[in-house]
Amino acid sequence: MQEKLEDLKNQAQTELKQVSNEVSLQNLKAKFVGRKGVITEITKSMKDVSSEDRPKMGMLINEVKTYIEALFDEKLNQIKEEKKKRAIAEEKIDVTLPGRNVSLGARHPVSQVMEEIVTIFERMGFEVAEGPEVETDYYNFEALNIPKDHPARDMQDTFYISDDVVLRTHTSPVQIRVMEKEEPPIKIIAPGRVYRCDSDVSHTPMFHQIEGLLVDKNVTFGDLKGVLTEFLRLVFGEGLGVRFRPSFFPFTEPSAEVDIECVICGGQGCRVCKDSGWLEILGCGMVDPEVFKSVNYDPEVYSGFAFGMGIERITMLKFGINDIRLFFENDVRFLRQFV
Ligand code: 2NL
Repeated sequence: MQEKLEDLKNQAQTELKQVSNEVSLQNLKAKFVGRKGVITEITKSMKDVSSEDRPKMGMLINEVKTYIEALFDEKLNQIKEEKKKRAIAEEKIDVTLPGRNVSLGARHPVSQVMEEIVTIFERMGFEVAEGPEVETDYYNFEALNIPKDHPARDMQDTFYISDDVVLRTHTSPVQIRVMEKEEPPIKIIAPGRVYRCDSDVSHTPMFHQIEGLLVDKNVTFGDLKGVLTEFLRLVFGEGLGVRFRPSFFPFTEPSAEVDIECVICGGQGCRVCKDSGWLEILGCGMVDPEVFKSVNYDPEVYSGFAFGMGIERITMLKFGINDIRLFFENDVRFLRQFV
């Protein structure tokens, strides 16, 4: 029995070497010192030991049990330590890895051009005015001398909310509202969204516009030409060719359309300028006396000029974009080109 106990120590040591995880360690421990283990078996056979040898045997069994338990404890600590080291090794941060890119947003090209134009007029002393996008028939048409049978008033061209409420088709109503409230001198620009029932490569149901209005005593068509020529050369370049062509609007008299030298072909003639060498860029004129009467300004005392332009069209010409719908698809591959 004594020999058997000594062998047990060696056997435990040998078998422990094969063990590499906590589960098999627990199983092996049970085999030796568990409730149904070898030591328990040996303890049971104590009844066959003579009473004089029994105390010595008892002590030996305890000593072997303690020894084996210590072996297992040591091995358990070892396994736990290795497990921790492995976890730390796997968790290690590689500080040499390149960082992830931070992608920055940017202004939409239409917003960029809008802001550029607003800034130019602000530097000339114009103030920004804003107003509602849902307007009454009065502010959108009537006050602007647009007659009842004018094609712009047609359901085909204007979004009607009800009989006399519309989505504004231009930002002119903003200027009517300012003139109703304030006396001249007036020097404002009205940037914002406008709506028209129209959709193709050069028209979208919503687009952006900037209108301008200057009212004072002795304002002339010469003032209008000076302001707009300077503005167009700041946007498209020094020395740019600019021409004023007679036209008609119900709210201005006389009226003109302004062309610039084609920025695509340099005036040589191309598809964009339809071989004319000129591009239509904005509309303008001297405020019609009928409009002044709507806001109770005396047309004998005051005169003024007004102008209006579409921002998408200017942005397309500035960047050489041939389809207006690209602005509203919001495909980042398109938008990224304008950062
Ligand atoms: C164009 C033409 C224009 C105006 C807008 C205006 C406003 C008031 C009085 C008189 Cl309150 N006129 N605005 C005048 C001439 C032309 O726009 O082609 N826009 C895209």
